[in-house]
Amino acid sequence: MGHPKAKTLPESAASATDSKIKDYFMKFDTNRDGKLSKQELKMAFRGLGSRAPWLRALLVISRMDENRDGYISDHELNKLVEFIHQRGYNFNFTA
Ligand SMILES: [Ca+2]
Ligand SMILES: [Ca+2]
Repeated sequence: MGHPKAKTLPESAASATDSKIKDYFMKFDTNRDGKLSKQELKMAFRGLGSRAPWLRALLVISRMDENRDGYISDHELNKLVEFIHQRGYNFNFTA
């Protein structure tokens, strides 16, 4: 039981998914500052079909904003990607 991640995806597919998740979120960086604000996160979670995108955005900021600037920047986005995996959000990437 020491291994909580029972991944069904092979390693390579998992990392491909990671970068697609990142790409997805960065599409919502509408002001192009390279960071995701609460507002931008909200739009991203809405796009994922979250019923409470605003709460999700707040949760993500409070958990993953390591430097407390109120934004999710690139390395913080890695933690968000893990969170997305844990949550099992369904990404329908066909590209
Ligand atoms: Ca931004
Ligand atoms: Ca930050």
